[in-house]
Amino acid sequence: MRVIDSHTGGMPTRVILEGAPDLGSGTLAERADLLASEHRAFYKSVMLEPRGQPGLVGALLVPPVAKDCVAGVIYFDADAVLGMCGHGTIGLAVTLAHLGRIKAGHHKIETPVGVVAIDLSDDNTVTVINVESRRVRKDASVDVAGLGTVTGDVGYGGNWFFIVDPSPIPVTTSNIRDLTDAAIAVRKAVNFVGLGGENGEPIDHVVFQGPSDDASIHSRDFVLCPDDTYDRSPCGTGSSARLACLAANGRLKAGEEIVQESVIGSPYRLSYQPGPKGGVIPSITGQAFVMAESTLVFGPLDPLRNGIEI
Ligand code: PYC
Repeated sequence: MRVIDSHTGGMPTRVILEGAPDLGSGTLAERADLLASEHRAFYKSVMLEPRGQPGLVGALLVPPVAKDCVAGVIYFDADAVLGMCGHGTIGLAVTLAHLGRIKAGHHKIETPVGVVAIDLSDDNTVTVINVESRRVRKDASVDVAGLGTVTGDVGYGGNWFFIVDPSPIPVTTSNIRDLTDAAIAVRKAVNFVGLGGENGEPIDHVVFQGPSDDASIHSRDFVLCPDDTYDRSPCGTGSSARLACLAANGRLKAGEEIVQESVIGSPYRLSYQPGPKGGVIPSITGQAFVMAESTLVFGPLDPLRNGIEI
């Protein structure tokens, strides 16, 4: 299987060029459902150690349905197929440029949740114009084991987020273990009481917001991903949901730019324009770097060819 690995603010993306299962020629959403239901062993084998690493997101390149898109892509982590992935889209754009498949400028990419646009400014800097994002619930409270009552907003940014602002635990690298455990408990509690999307979609990511040490940076986030790893980048879809909440709560005007940093300090520049359905169209600018071009081998005698699942 031929792959290219990049990282976006420290968060890895593995673009799969060849060797993935054939998902047919349905819509991207149908192909994503097929990947989730029929090919769990495949995506685990590519994401989990020893071939993968914690936090890794896969980007499976597929032919797009929309003729004006340069690529179709289905994202997944070690646990779930994702609707969209912001850091993955920045990594994918830089990877396509590395392969010579796109040049600086404006391009479109099809995902299972819709077409997103990218602006490649140079070999490493990309702006993603995401799908329309929205706040779905404001100030929803839930009792969480070990934390007490936790209040947050439910937002959609291509995936489903429960956003807690301010974080119950300081958002610092020394607290990553505690933040992870707390976010897992919050996700379990909100899904137990059904605090998800309008049509019962479960929360797949939890965001804790805190202040940055740098006065020029708007905020710092910690984001828990479906596979219980944390996002090393500020999370593109999480930042999109957050922009929708900031807009709906009257805390950020259209066109105003802020910088948000991740728990490890990697930055995204963020802004939005009003969306046609009452939400926001997020703009996320970040940088990615190609790290490796590899061929993964899954030998039939390798007892760990499906990955280490603990
Ligand atoms: O950047 O949207 C994102 C993302 C989702 C999961 C990991 N990163």
